[in-house]
Amino acid sequence: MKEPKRYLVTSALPYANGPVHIGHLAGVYVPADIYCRYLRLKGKDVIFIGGSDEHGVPITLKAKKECITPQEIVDRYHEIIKKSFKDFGISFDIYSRTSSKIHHETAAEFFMTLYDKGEFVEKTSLQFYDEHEQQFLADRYIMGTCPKCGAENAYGDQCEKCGSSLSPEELVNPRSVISGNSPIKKETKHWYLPLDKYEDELRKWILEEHKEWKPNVYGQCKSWLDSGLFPRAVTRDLNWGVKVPLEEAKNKVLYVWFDAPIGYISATKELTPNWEKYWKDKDTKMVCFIGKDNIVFHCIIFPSMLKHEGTYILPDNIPANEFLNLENDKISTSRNWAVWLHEYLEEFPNKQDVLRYVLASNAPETKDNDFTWKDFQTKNNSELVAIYGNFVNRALSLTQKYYDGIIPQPTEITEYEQLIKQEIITIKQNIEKNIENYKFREALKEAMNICRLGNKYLADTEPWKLQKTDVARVQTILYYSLQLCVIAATLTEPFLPFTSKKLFQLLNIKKINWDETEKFHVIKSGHKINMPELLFERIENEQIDFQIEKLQKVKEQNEKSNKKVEPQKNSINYEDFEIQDIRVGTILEAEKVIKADKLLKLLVDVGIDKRTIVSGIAKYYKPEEIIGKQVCVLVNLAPRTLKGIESKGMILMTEDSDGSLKFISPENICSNGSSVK
Ligand code: B3M
Ligand code: ZN
Repeated sequence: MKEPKRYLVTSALPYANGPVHIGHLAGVYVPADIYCRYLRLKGKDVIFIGGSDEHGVPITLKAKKECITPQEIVDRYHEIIKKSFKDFGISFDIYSRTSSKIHHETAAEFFMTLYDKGEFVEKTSLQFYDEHEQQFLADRYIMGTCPKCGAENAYGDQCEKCGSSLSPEELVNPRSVISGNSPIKKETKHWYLPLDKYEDELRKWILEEHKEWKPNVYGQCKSWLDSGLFPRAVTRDLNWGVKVPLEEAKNKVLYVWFDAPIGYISATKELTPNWEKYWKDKDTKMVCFIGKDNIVFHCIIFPSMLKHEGTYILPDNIPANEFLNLENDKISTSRNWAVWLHEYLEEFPNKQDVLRYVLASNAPETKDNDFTWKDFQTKNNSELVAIYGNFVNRALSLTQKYYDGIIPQPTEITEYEQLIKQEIITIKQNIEKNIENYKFREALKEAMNICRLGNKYLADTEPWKLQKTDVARVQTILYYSLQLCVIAATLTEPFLPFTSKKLFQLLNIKKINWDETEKFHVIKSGHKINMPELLFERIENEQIDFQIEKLQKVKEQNEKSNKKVEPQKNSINYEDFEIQDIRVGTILEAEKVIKADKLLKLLVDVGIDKRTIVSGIAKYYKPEEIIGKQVCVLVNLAPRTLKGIESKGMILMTEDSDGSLKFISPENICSNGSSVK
């Protein structure tokens, strides 16, 4: 592509059903932010688009689980995500959301354009339907026995036990996650994007015109194309999402992966009235930053939508990263196996750049990589502190000490200074080449070479030993060292924006743009710098041990709850439930049962009478702590004799995933004998 007039940079819209974690940052947002900051420093016209992806079944399932609405779920997490990105320095020009009005309008309009052009294939098919709930069931709303490994709670699209991807038809004894009933099959119409029809043009666009794409992206697209593309439904029988703008499509919404990428467009519309310049002008370079699980949507589906809508440009590059693991295990939201960004910001105040540095230098650019807290500490202490911090602190402190913070006049320039200027030009070019090829790890290594060069310069020339014998030489060395500080502050800004800002403040100058560093002589002699401060501080073992212990607790919790949730028993009728007589009662007395370490003998006032009940809760409750507690009692259970004691009824308990028993008590005190309905 010839030199673009402007850049449109998008980053995957995180689902607003949880916070963001280091996997998201390493995979998508740190690389995208480095790229945009660099372009801005180069004086380019760039817009950086982000936002929350607020539709999709996982959000509706979470809402159901919490007995709140999907809107309440996305409102909660949209704010958490947006704030944590801002506090971490991810410099979006806009961070929008797909539940916005402008997005619903934009996505519906986009659908209608394709519809009116006759692009969609309409197909009626049999889908699972829950008669009790009067709704069709998306894959995630169907559970059953996995045909591959027999796991009880496989989802309609995937078995989490053996990892097989499934279709609802394959499940044994499928049941609705909502009502528990067995679903029926019912006819429903959906609209399909005919990817099979677009296969040849996609093959040409990707495999011939974009050989420069990252091998992991190019390879995945090639295997998708080689295995053949099929029509893909872009509508769903759901009520949370962008309504399908067709009379005949009541109670249907756009498939979340159809509407979400259009979120980039609606966010741009929200950002600027000139949005079409970025989305429809061929002199715009569009780059989409995503994780590898989004490749097919961004390289195959979204470009097909854009191309066949007819007025949009296509992405120039989609530099997807691979996955980041945490302490050698896959990061998992559901297992809480993650380092959450908002928690990091609380636990490591003012250390955004440490995490940015570690995630950029460790980025899974070509293969999955691993984040460990030990490595985080090492990178901070032996690289940021020992290389960057150390060089800058020596340059500033020596200037303060010998010249009261006034930058000295350089005198004779030796070969060393010539070499330094040459080196800086090479380093700058290497940073540019690597950033422009989305190789941010390499680019960061090059940027740190500025400080490696500075440390070597001071170590080789030892100005502290020359102060008495060769003042002129000291002046030159410190003058050049301070130029290196300005250049480091500028060329590391895309990676370490907080440090860069602090260093410019210490140097007491305004930030400069990227190419001004080529002048080398940026900061003038006679200029007074501010008092030196440390750019970085060491991270001690205690801080790391705390984080490792925190993860250890998560692991233990997961092991406990790995106990499978008991599958639902067979359906019963209301009459079956009615014959059980459950009442609220108050425990009046409690004592251990001799020679039975699990049993307590209770005297319970159930309103009807006061009766003895033997209960197997001794492992979880001390007798003295439950006197006066209100509990639920199955009073019409036939009496049983336990350890010679006649027990009349049963205290109802919940058994948690770790096997622990807990009372079921009314929310507020109510009269003994109250019926549980
Ligand atoms: N919401 C994020 C994911 O798959 C997905 C990206 C949408 S980008 C348009 O984790
Ligand atoms: Zn399975």
